[in-house]
Amino acid sequence: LGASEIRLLRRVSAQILGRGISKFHGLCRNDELFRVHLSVSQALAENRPVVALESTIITHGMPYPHNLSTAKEVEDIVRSEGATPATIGVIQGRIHVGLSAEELDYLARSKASLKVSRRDLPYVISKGLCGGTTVSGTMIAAHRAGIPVFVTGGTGGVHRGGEKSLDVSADLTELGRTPIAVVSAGVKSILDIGRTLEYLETQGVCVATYGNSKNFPAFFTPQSGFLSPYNVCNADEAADLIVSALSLGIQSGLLLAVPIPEEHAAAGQQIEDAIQAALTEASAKCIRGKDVTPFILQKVNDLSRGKSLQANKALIHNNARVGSQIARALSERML
Ligand code: PSU
Ligand code: MN
Repeated sequence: LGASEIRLLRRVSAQILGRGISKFHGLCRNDELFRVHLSVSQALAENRPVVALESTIITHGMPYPHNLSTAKEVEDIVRSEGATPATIGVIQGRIHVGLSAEELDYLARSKASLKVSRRDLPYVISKGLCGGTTVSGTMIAAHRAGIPVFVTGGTGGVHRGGEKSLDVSADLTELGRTPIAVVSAGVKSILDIGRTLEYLETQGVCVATYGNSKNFPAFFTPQSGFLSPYNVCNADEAADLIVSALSLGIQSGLLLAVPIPEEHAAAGQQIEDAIQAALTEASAKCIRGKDVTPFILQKVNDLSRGKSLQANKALIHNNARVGSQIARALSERML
């Protein structure tokens, strides 16, 4: 058989095999574009909780080997909380929903991976490339697979000076058009948090702080000085919010902002100072576009002598716990 016949056969057989899965949630199927890991498709078919996880944090957000160990730790936390992890990334032009240990390792080591948001998906797929999906890229895949809860560290936002440069993360427009609940530690102060919240309102994104206050967290610190419009006190309230959004059928997403635990917020001010220095350097070096976020993350980590990396890991672990509990509460309501 020639290459095109093999592709056709693969597609047809994958569609037949995938039929059992799509019967349950209608959307995902294994074909040449998508590969849903068996652990994920089985959990979805049985209505067990699944948590989607992004991979830009692996390919561009943390240095090797911290990226790999953190990705594994996060998956283990999700499992220990009784949910199934679905780390999403692009491998050789195929969107993987749920990665094997080997695939996770491959992405963590690969230097050629692209940072893949909505706009990058057609290109990586057509060229058969690898990539770490951002919040926006991951939301698209999670939605196709029928996974309503997605855990990340921090989302993108409106960059400082964004009112002039128009550098507004595609994460925000994605939240406006894709019905996924994103659990994050808020938005980094490398961004313009006030404008980010305004933009989320414009996009129709329901934002709620997780916990007893409405303080909107700034990633490394529990308070940004801005308020979320709402707060949810626990996983049950968060699940109720998601159920309401899904039953309304509005296509916009939810942003659940989980403050960093107090014991890890101590280095917050030192990290804030590092952020200021990194922003100045980025602007002096004319860093632009999709390179801005990775550049600043790397600089902040150097300047804070690893403290930001440590805090970053701690808050992602915490988000994974909270997100898994929300996914569990949600799956109870879906039975
Ligand atoms: N913030 C972080 N770590 C990250 C990112 C954001 O603290 O790794 C990644 C996420 O994948 C997010 C993306 O979706 O950066 C946003 O990039 P941009 O600002 O180019 O939209
Ligand atoms: Mn940007």
